[in-house]
Amino acid sequence: MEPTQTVCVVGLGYIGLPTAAILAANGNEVIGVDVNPRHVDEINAGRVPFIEPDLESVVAGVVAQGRLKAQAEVPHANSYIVAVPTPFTDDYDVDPKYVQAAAEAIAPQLRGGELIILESTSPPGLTERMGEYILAARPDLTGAPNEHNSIYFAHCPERVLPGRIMIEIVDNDRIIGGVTEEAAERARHLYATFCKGQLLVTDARTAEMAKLVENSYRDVNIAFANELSVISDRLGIDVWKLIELANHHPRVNILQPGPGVGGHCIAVDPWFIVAAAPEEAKLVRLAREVNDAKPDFVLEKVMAKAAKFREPVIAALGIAFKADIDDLRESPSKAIVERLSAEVEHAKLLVVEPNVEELPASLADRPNVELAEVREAVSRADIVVVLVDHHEFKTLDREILAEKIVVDTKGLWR
Ligand code: SAJ
Repeated sequence: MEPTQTVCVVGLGYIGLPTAAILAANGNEVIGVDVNPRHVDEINAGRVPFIEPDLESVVAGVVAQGRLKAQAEVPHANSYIVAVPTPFTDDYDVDPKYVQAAAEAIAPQLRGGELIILESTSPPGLTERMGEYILAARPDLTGAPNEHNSIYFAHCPERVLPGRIMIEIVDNDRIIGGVTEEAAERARHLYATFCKGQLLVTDARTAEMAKLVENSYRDVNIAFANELSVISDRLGIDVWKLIELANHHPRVNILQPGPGVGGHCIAVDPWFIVAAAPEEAKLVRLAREVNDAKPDFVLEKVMAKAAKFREPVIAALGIAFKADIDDLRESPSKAIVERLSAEVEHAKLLVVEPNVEELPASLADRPNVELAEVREAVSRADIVVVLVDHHEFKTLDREILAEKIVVDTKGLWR
């Protein structure tokens, strides 16, 4: 099969690498660019520098076939996909520095006629801004369609669920938002090379907002579950049973409470809506506040139990932001463990995280914290705190819990 397009993917992280791999597996010639030389080397050796089911076999295959290669410099390509972080500033607006850096690295390579897609989560207007960065660096090019020196800008937000990326990247419907109709059409053509879901064409701003709204919808619903868990605690009701019963109603589907909301998406994206419409986004803001307050509630619970011991040993099960992944970004579980280690200095903290080989820097140098295996940690502990529902914890032999004080934020051992 002849390559249909040369595609350059800028940013080979949790989204960029699967996107590069799946494009390459579907007939495109792909060059991935990353600032981290270790990632570049790993990928060129056919390996994946993070955990994601089924990704490594695809990467190994396309690298071996010569369809994907990684490098530090941005090359010329027919299409570019920008998948870099979009963090927020102290006042919750987007910090566009990585998008700007990507745009400035792409600009010198352009010849006219290229398509540039922003996949990173963006507040309304960031795709247009990316276009402005590029055209400011290259005033010889124009964003107007169908001229020989046109550049086409689009926003195609990713919607894949970490842990299921290789399935969802192909099967999910995809929103294609063009800054112009021509840009949308070109982007649709590119995504059609691998996406089996519907390709839903709209303008760039609506596409940007759709992504934020999807994650905010989830945040609001998780906030409801978290609030119910706090109310139930006050009333002496088992929240898991409560939700299970309520969900028997044909039009009720309450989500699950937990230690808070983590990851780089649901815990972040709603703030972009708040920043864009601060007066109007009341519920969106409140949901964020409710979910962000949940770790404090868990911390207080554990501290109250720990106060009964002179030198408590606490097993903290999980610091990833959700089950069966190694991603610690915005993890409420990690934040709880960090605060416990600082605030209960007389406690010994045995941290169990089967998906990492060493503790993150924020915990590694704490004298009262050590990384432990699950059975060992639980048998040594006075207090067991379940923070993530990793499969290793679900199947734990209940007998070793018999004498333990358990704080179970995920309803794992009911
Ligand atoms: N969580 C709960 N209770 C629940 C469900 C989730 O507390 O009932 C927590 C999780 O433990 C985790 C957080 O919410 O801390 C987010 O987990 P998640 O699995 O719901 O979502 P993410 O952040 O891994 O991925 C989300 C997805 N968005 C939606 O489901 C609307 C994914 O499709 C997006 O592509 C991704 O954000 C993204 O990149 O934006």
